[in-house]
Parts: sequence; structure tokens; C-alpha cells
Amino acid sequence: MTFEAMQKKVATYLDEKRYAHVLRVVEMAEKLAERHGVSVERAKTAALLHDVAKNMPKEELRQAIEQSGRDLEVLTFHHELWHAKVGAIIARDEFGIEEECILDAIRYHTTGRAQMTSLEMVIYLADLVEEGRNFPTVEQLRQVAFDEVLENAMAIAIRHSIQFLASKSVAIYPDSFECYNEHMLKKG
Ligand code: DGI
Ligand code: FE
Ligand code: FE
Ligand code: FE
Repeated sequence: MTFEAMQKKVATYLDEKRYAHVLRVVEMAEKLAERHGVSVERAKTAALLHDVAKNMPKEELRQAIEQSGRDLEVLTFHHELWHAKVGAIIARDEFGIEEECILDAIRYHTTGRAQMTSLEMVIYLADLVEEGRNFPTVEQLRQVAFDEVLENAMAIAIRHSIQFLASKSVAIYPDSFECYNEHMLKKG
């Protein structure tokens, strides 16, 4: 399937607001990939599909994960996390994406994980710093994402995420704190 064909198809899965976000993530992922020597084509594809399951009903998401037999523990965590796992399933089954590295970038875009690839970090960060985001420190993080190595931006991003989640007293998915620990242990 061409990128343009995928784009048209993705639009049918999403509401307008979410689709606009996705197009901004594609744009940001393309720039970050170029900047960091990551495959632009893979980055654009992963970005286009990262939230493809975002508008699916909770029970459909649960069913898809149960059927896949993979990442079942995510079902014991907040349903906001489910769309990333189902996104990877839809990318493969409904868009014909076979490259595991692209599917992983989709699968881990919400939580991060330890040992992320550059492609995974590009998607995680593009999602966070796309031009429509407006949290207080977004400019700063965007600058680090372009001016420094991806790991530096990822360390800031995952620390903020863990701090935010803890401040809300919500459970933190193991991949997220494994990602956090890896970055904090690397600093010394
Ligand atoms: O899909 P997006 O809105 O573009 O962004 P996302 O997929 O990165 O994040 C979706 C939500 O998931 C966001 O509001 C924060 C939340 N989240 C991320 N990691 C965790 C989490 N929620 C819980 N409970 N635990 C996590 O580890
Ligand atoms: Fe998402
Ligand atoms: Fe994200
Ligand atoms: Fe997103």
C-alpha cells in the first residue's frame, strides 16, 4: 500500500481531531528521523499508524488484545494504554505492515520501554512534541530532541511522564519504569 493510500485509510479510523494530531506526528517524526539518521519512510509509516486504534471502543480493544495473546498484562492497567498494542495489530493485519521494527514503534509509543531503538524514540518523542502540543516545557523538549542525542530527550520525557503519573496516583506500566530506570542509571 502506498503512503497516500494508507493515509486515506487511516482517516476512516479516526475522528478529525485525532487525524490532525496524527498528521502533525508524521511531520515531526519525518524531521526527527532526518535529523537523527533514522529511516524516514519507517518513521512516517509508524507515525501515521501510531494512534490508529485510539478511537476504538474499550471492549473492542480488550478483545483484540485477548485474541492476539500478547501483552495481556496491559489489560490490568489503564485502558489509555491499550490503543498502542492494538495499533500494532491493526497495522499488521489491516495495513499489511510486516516490519517488526515499525510495529514495535507503534506498540511502545505510549509507555516507552528499556532498550528503545532510535525509531521507537523518534515516534515516542514526535508524539510528545508535535506542533499541536502545548504543555509548558514542550519547546525545551523539542529543542533537546533536535539538538542533542535522542537518549537525552527520552530521559527528560520519561522522567516527566513518571512524575506526572505518580502525581495523579495512577499505576505505572512496567515498561515505563524500566525505561525510566535505564535512563536514570545511565546518567552517573
Ligand atoms: O495517544 P496520545 O494521546 O497521542 O498519547 P499517548 O499514547 O502517548 O498517551 C496516552 C495516555 O496514556 C496519556 O494520557 C498518558 C497515559 N499513560 C502513559 N503511560 C502510562 C499512562 N497511563 C498509565 N496509567 N500508566 C502508564 O504507565
Ligand atoms: Fe497514542
Ligand atoms: Fe505518546
Ligand atoms: Fe499520539
